[in-house]
Amino acid sequence: MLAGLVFFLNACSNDDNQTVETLETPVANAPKDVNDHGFKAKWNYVSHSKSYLLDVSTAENFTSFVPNYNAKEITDLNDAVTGLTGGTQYYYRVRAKNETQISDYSNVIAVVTTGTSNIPEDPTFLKVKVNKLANPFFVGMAIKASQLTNGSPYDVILKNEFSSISAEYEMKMDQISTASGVYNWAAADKIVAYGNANNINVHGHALVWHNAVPQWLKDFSGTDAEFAAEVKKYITDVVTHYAGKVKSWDVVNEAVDDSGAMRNTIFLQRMGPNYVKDCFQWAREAANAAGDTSLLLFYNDYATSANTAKQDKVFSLLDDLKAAKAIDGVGFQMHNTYLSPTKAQIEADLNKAVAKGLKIHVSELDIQVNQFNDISAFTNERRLAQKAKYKEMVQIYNALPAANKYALTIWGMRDNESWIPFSTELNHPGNDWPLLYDSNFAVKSSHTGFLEGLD
Ligand code: 9MR
Repeated sequence: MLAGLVFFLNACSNDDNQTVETLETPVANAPKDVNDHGFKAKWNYVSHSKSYLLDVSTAENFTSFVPNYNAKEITDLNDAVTGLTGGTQYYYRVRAKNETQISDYSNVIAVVTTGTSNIPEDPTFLKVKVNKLANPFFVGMAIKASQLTNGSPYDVILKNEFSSISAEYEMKMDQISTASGVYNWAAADKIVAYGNANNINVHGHALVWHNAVPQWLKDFSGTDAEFAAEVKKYITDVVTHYAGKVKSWDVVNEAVDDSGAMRNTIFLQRMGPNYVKDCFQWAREAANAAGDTSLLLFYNDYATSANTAKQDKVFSLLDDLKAAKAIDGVGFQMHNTYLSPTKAQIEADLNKAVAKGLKIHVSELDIQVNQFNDISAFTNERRLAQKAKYKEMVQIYNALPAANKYALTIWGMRDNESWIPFSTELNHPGNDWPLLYDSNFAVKSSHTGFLEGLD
């Protein structure tokens, strides 16, 4: 009986030795001791493994390796990776090894070293690189009339880097229209003249927007038909004033709300659901009457990529406008964050416009890095994440068919002047760094990301 039991136990252990176990895939963990020149990579123990093979790369898909970190063999559950560059994005992964057996790759851990890389940002001018493409597009910047003084840093950067401008607010109805038929053209004229004099495209933003209704029109006591006549008169006068000088207009801005319904604006209330089409037709008639038969008319809206209800409604509006031959293009504002929308969401959104044969304007691009107000200074992680997101947006835009490209416009020059930091409208209580230049007009990594997106 005892002998039998011993035999049984022996048989079991012999059996164990002969079985070829597949090595489990190790789990890589967050690094420790991140500093300017390295970090400690960590991972979990895998049964039966005798060592681990560590890869470290600056490329997320490991197309290249940090020297000596291409399957570096390690018998411990961590390794101090050294000799790295500061302020740089690295990735690591491990495999478990037992003699000739090697497991699958672990998950990939991303880590950014502290400090600065001291590698200067690419100084190439945006429009210079874009204009060398087989199918270039306008590189746009939102500006204010006060920035356009000859020799100002804005002026120098605009002339070097940008081929299009949009007025950040001075070509809106509440700025131009002071009373029925009374116009203040000063700032808008300055902006348009600047573009025309410097061979910079001028995009008109925006004829009709619920957030820029002048007080006199809000208070207008006439009938609905008289209200519509005021809107028609405004559109006609402004389009006529800038005929031949402004290449394109956002005719209606943000007519759809975030639930996917028509936004309940004064225009919808006073003019009914056909108001969008009416505005486009009035703009077209005015341009044609003024001899400008090539004016491009855009519908412009925000946050359609990640909100399918809104996206569907915008595209049904675009269908109506297209059927009426009233529209040329669509503006996707793209007030994005370093996390959202995803590449796939943006591509799907833009490709719907391609399928409809519309020109595409990425019209107000900025990329927030502090939407949760969880950082008090711009970190390397966010800087590099933002760079990657700018690069991604430019890659997506540049990959569009030539016929659908128009302009990719950045919504402001310096971080500290962006509308985003401390915006109550946006419910953004903290600071942010959403643009291509810092407060000293120095190019950021986001600017290098833009350039890399063109490769
Ligand atoms: O960034 C613009 C800000 O400077 C203006 O005060 C504001 C009101 O005119 O408009 C901001 O730009 C908006 C754009 O015209 C339409 N999409 C949303 C933008 C941010 O609010």
